[in-house]
Amino acid sequence: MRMKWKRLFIISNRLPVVVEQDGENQHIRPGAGGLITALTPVMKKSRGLWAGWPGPGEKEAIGDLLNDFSQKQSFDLAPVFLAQDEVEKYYHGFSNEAIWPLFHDLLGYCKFDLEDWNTYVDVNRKFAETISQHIRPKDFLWIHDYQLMLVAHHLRKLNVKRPLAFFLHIPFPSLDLFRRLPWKREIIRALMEYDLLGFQTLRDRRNFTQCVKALIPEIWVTIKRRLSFIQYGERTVKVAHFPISIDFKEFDEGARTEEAAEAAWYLHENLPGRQLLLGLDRLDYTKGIPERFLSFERALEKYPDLRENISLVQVLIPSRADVPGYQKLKETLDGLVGRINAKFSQHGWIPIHYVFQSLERAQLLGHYKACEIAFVTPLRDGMNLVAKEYCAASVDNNGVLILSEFAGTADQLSKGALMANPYDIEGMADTIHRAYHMDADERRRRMRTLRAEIRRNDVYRWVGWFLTAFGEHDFPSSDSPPDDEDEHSEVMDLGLWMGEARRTEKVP
Ligand code: GDG
Repeated sequence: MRMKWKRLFIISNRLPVVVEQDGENQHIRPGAGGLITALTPVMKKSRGLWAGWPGPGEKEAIGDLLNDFSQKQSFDLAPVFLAQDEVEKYYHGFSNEAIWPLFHDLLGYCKFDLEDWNTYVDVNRKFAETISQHIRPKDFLWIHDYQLMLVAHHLRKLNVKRPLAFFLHIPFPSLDLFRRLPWKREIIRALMEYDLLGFQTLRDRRNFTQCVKALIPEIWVTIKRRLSFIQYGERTVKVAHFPISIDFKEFDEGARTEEAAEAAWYLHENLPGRQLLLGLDRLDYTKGIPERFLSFERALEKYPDLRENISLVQVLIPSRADVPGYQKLKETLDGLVGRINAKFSQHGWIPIHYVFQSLERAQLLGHYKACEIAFVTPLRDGMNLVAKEYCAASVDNNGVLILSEFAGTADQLSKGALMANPYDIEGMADTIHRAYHMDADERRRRMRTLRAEIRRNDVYRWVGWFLTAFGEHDFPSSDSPPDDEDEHSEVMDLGLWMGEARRTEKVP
């Protein structure tokens, strides 16, 4: 029998909710972010299910809040409760002190610890157990990100035979780096238990394929159009790249509201008579923030015409405060800001405005709208949504984007952005000077190119690509139960529904 809809079952480290403490009471609200926005409509449409860790707190109280939320939102939540020790070793330890730095090419930050690895294995098993309790025959299972690379492996051990999809939000490293990981073979083999593996860029996809070739000699790879098919025994694993995006319309419309205009006006009113250069990042050593400060300092030294005429507004969102490398980074940044401001400040002008807190939505849009230049310079980044959001909010076409060539976004935005190498302090200083002097025509031309690209390839299209690619998968029949015969066409329906008007589009 052919069903029109399947249920979308998403699995990620965190549930898409925020539990807030208000005195004695706890509240629950939807989390923010492009992934949640993009998936919510299809989750509602298919009465989907989302599994993940709800964050710290009392099991019973949180369970009640999640039930209330599910009823209101028209999709269900399956919490995976974790003990403090598990969070410490699986999340802070293995995920954020081994995989995160290694996959961002920063070997020097890596800590490879056997206990952390063992807990990572256990927690991935715990996720698989929760999933297996909720799974229904017609589910489309989509697992997200580097914290959950082993989930497919554990699901297979639990005899789950359904096709499984995985998307990696961060980069995948080169073979030379990946080889350093003591558990490289376990991870590569576990990833090969998925049926569709999605990466952000072609480079990530190629790195992955090279690692598989080197570590599992018995595989072979064929490439058809823009997809790689890895043959591994009886199984075929499809590998593709799908650059994630944002809800362009939401940022574009948000930037045109009264609140955003007011927030932008307020920012410029307080910092009058100069151009504003925006840095906005989670506190993270991958984002290249010290290098950014150093290049700004160099620009002020080298180009006196910039002094008193430009300020760097750096918003830093507190993140992973429990990981030692992050505390050290914060101290380094505090020191740099103090030094640069002491060196150049004049009466009525401070070079760097440094804010260590997250912004309300209207404030965020106000910052995007008010700042004449965005300075997005990660040392390495899976994609970088801030770059895309800045352009979507630049409704007057007058912003300039300075973008690191090591952000995943560079593949799509290099035509309109000024490209920068974050390791080249001198070069970045020159780029700041060039952006400052860019005339209105060039700004408009470049920003139009950027906006057109992001408008066309928004997050809805990303979800559509992924689901469609999954639907087109030629799953080996030995693995599929007989009642799943027509499932490809059903998943296709889900994929095409996401990209309604874009039926003819192909995977990038
Ligand atoms: C990972 C990968 C990949 C930031 N400050 C505020 C705020 N934000 C929002 C931004 C943006 C998001 O946080 C940051 O996204 P990024 O993509 O820049 O970076 P990661 O957090 O590292 O995300 C990355 C991404 O996953 C998606 O696949 O692109 O490479 O590392 O959406 O708007 N939002 C609000 N206030 C803030 O102060 N409201």
